[in-house]
Amino acid sequence: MDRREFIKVSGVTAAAATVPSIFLSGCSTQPNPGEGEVTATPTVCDICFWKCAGHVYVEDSVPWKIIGNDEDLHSNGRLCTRGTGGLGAYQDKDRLKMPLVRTVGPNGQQIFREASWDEALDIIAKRMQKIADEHGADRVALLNHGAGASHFKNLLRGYGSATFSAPSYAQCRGPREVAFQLTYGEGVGSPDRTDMEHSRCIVLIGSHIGENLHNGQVQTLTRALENGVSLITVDPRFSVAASKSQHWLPIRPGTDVALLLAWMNVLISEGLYDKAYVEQYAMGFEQLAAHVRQFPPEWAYLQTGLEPELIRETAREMAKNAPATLVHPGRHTTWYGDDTQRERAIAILNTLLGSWGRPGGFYIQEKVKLPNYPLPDYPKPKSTFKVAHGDDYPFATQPVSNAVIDASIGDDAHYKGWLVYGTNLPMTIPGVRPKLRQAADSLDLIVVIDTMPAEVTGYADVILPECTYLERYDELRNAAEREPSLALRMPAFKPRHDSKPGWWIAKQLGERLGLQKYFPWNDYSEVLDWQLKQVGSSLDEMQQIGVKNFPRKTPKYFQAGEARRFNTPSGKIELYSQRLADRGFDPLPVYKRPPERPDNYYHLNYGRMPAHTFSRTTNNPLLFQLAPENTLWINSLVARQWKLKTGDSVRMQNQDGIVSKSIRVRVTERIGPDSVFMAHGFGHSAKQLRLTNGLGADDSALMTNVLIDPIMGATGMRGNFVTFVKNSEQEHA
Ligand SMILES: Nc1nc2c(c(=O)[nH]1)N[C@H]1C(S)=C(S)[C@@H](COP(=O)(O)OP(=O)(O)OC[C@H]3O[C@@H](n4cnc5c(=O)[nH]c(N)nc54)[C@H](O)[C@@H]3O)O[C@H]1N2
Ligand SMILES: Nc1nc2c(c(=O)[nH]1)N[C@H]1C(S)=C(S)[C@@H](COP(=O)(O)OP(=O)(O)OC[C@H]3O[C@@H](n4cnc5c(=O)[nH]c(N)nc54)[C@H](O)[C@@H]3O)O[C@H]1N2
Ligand code: SF4
Ligand SMILES: [Mo]
Repeated sequence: MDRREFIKVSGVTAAAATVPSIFLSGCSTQPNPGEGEVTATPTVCDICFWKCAGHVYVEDSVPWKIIGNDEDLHSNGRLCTRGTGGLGAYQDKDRLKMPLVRTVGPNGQQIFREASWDEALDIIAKRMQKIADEHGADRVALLNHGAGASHFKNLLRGYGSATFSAPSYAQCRGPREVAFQLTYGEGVGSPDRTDMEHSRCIVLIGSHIGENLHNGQVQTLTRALENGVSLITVDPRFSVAASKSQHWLPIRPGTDVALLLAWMNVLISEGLYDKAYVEQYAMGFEQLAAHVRQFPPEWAYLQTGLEPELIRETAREMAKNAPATLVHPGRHTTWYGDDTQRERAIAILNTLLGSWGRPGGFYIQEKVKLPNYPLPDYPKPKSTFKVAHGDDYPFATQPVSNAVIDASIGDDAHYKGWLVYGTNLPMTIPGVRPKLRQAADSLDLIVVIDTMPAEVTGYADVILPECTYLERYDELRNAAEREPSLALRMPAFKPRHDSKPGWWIAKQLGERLGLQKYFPWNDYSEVLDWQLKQVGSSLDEMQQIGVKNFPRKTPKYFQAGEARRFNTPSGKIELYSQRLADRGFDPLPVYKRPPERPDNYYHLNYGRMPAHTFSRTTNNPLLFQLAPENTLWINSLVARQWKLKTGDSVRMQNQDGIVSKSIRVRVTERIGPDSVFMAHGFGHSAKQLRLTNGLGADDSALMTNVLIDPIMGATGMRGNFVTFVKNSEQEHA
């Protein structure tokens, strides 16, 4: 894109044409600007998937800073640490620079060689055509994460496939979405429709907001705390959220369903639930009441280790503040393989509190009715993703990535080709490494579209370097939220090296496959302009403002006493699920004991750290400075037993004998003596990631016991245990 299209600060602020540098200083990641001309270009952050809108400030072509857009509800004008460090993604010296093609080197070993775009795209198109001719176009799957994948979905739909699998489903919020759909007829969505800013009581079950830095959510929780919200945190670890709580419930790992059943028992037996709400909107209350009668707090105490009085007291606290009580549904919900049922229990508990559709509970989302750019109809794929699932996972609404991978192994495998966009499979899907190697042997084509030489690129036949989000247009952000809004991502810089935007790559492949009719434009900006004009805006306008908020057309909450039909078979909130019963699953949540911890082993607990997003930012030079490696949290009793101290380096060995990379110890009381804790995303093995390679350990390498949710296929990651292998002198002593 031509830099002349950049928006001057004057355009953004409607002030003078050039802004004296002094007014723009502060929170810069670069030296403060001199006297040059400063431009501000709208963007939508892609460092995580909260999608905050901001502006990229550039002085005379030199990147300066990214800050939030004040008009944006996702960020309220403030980006998180990671978003502020987004310039590091652009500046990273280790970025992919040109297309790479797998070939055989002089000594017979496989190597990647550099290729021109024309050559790389020709190779891919030829092999995709061959797969379509010999097997059918439905045999190519897209494994993807992130907004830029939309261009490749368009390509594959035109080609004749509809298997698009994202780790945000079976490795993240799939169980939650399925459980809420079963209960309320709709999911929680993203951004999560939690109305925390109006809550009087918030219950966090695992959700470690504060370390989990989803921006708008951290801000609304902070406002709730300022307003004196009663915060109850259930977490075996003393998380940041736990430290802000009235009640911290250090639950025995994996026993949350027992606690949830006991809470329901108290609400019902003490008559504290919202009778009018349940009467009007829900079905199955009698069955629920009979079911939870068996599970008083005294029973739950034996499972969870939480005192019965604490369970009663917190249940009463929730009831006292209802319906402005939010039992947060969490987000990364793939824990113990009974995840849909745990999330069902959370959904049902919220019904008893009357919080769904009520202020302080869950609001009703609304998005902009934005027409799609007119394209010819897509062909009907010969098969759907259900092929990958066989008879399993009847309630999966999206393809389960691990099942797609299984269905790509062997000569008679269904899938013959993969496009992998923006997902680092070896570190993302637990226990997947051996399967990836097998799939790589079976598949006729693996294309990886990435910005970095991440681990996943090692499996590719062809690697295509995408430019970063700061160098491209993508589809408009149109998230269902409190207020409908649109936000624009556009290039703030020309793509570095020989990298290209996703839309360009997809269009080039489309043209080579005779699918140009699905790309009837020269530049993706034409699509955006057309769409924006349908809703009374334009690309011009959005380049000035970045975010446009639209008025709501429907109420944000249920109206008092209002009749409602839910999108479930009964038209009611389904406390009792006949649909689950019909498929042989428990119609009401049932507690299952988590796997037993072997002697001298510890639960492998993991989560987020504020400075990083998964494995995608650990090599980002700006964020690297903040947190170069992860540490292993160990309780002081355990440390004493193993003669470990803070700063020591250890390796872990899991229940299946897998040994981790070295990681430094952090001795702390914030984790109990039955567990260890580490942040996900470190322990890279890709040598080309020169900053991060060799630092910290990777939790996913230790996750060989994968607890699959039979309802929808999610990969529970928390059934793994580790013991210590000490490094250095200690080991030899
Ligand atoms: N900084 C940063 N923020 C992020 C992300 C990131 O990469 N970096 N990623 C984003 C994404 S995609 C997601 S899905 C979210 C994930 O964020 P969350 O949904 O908050 O993640 P969880 O895995 O549910 O929560 C981890 C917490 O669960 C606790 N825990 C472990 N075992 C148990 C248990 O048995 N019971 C209970 N009650 N708690 C337990 C852990 O101690 C830890 O505090 O974070 C988002 N925010
Ligand atoms: N062990 C373990 N596994 C987990 C989790 C965990 O906590 N522990 N968390 C789970 C959760 S909640 C989620 S949501 C998933 C996340 O799973 P992923 O999204 O796969 O996570 P990342 O490891 O960040 O991999 C992102 C990849 O996208 C590339 N990338 C970054 N920006 C761009 C871009 O602009 N264009 C393209 N084409 N590529 C880009 C990065 O270089 C990297 O290779 O992981 C899940 N898996
Ligand atoms: S929460 Fe942070 S990393 Fe995620 S989109 Fe917003 S600013 Fe970017
Ligand atoms: Mo996630």
